[in-house]
Amino acid sequence: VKTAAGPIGFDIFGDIHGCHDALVRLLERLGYRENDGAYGHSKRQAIFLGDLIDRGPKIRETLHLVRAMELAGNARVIIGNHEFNAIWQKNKLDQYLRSGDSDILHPRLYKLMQATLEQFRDYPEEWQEFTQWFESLALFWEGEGFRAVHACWDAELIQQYQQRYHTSYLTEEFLLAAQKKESLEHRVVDRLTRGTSMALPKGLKLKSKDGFIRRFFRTKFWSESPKTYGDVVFQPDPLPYDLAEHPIAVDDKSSLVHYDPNDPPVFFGHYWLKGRPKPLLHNVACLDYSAVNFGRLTAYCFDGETSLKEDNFKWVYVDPNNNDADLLDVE
Ligand SMILES: [Mn+2]
Repeated sequence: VKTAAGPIGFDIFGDIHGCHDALVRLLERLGYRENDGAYGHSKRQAIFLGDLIDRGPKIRETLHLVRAMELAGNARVIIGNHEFNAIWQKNKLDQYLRSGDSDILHPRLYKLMQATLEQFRDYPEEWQEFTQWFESLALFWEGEGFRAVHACWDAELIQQYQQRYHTSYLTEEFLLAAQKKESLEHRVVDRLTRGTSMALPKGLKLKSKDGFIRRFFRTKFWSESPKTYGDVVFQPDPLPYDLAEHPIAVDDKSSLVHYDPNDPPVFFGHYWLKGRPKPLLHNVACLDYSAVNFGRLTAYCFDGETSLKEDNFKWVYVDPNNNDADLLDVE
C-alpha cells in the first residue's frame, strides 16, 4: 500500500542475471514482503536496472518475481542489453524454443543465452510473454532527485530522444526505428544499455579474462578532463601499464560523455565491479557487483540525498554452493 503521495524512498537494484534467491534475501533484508504474490514495501519502491536474464540459475523465477512487482506498482524496471538481445532475436529464439533445432541460432547467441534457453525449454509461451513484457520496459528513469539507466546516462541523446518520444518507455515505433543502424533510436539503445568505449591505437588488441579479443575498451561517462586512457578506462580487465599512460587523442576526447557534478545522482549496473560497493563520485553509483559471478547482489537505498552515502549500499553475497545460505552475508 502506497501513501497518496507515492513512495517515500527508492531501492535501486543492480544486474540480477537469474540470481533469484539472492534477490529474495536482499528484498527481505530491505523490508519488502510478499503480499498477493508480489513483493512490496509500504513506503518504498524498487527500481531494477536491467539484465534480469542470462547466465544465472533461476531466470524464470526472477522474471516472475520482478514482473509481479511491476504489475503491483511496487517496482519500475529499466531494460538492459541482455533483454534487448532477446527483443532483437525474438523470432529466432521463439523458433528455437518451439523446435529445439539448434541450427536456428548463431552459436554466439546460443552461448550468450544458453542458461535462459535451457530454463525456458519447457515454457515457450511464457518466454514469448516475457519478451513482450521486455518491449514495454523503460529505457531510463528520471525520478525525484535521481536518475537510473542500465549503462550510461548520455544527457544529450536522452534529450533528443525525449523530444521525439515524450516518454521514457519503449514503444513499438521506437523499436522499429532502432533496427536501423545510424538511427537516433539505434544510438540511444547502444549508448544507454552498453555505455561508451574507445578504440585502441591502430593494430593493438587486448585479450580479456573471458577469452574475447577486443580492439576497444569500456570508458567512464563521468570522468572530468581526462588526459590518458587510464583516466577513462572502466572495465573488469585493467589496461597494461604503458597503455594506461597513453594520451587520449583530441577526436577521442570529443566522443566522451560527461556527467555534470551538479546533476542529480545517477545509478546504473552493467560493469561487473568487484569489491566493497561504494559511490564512484558523490553523484555517480554503479550497482553491478558481479552477483552472478558469486559477487554481491547490490542495491542502493535512496532517500533524496544529493551526495551518495556509502552506508546506503546494501548487498547479499551469492553463495556458489547454495543460493539460499545466509552464512556468507557477513562482511
Ligand atoms: Mn549489461
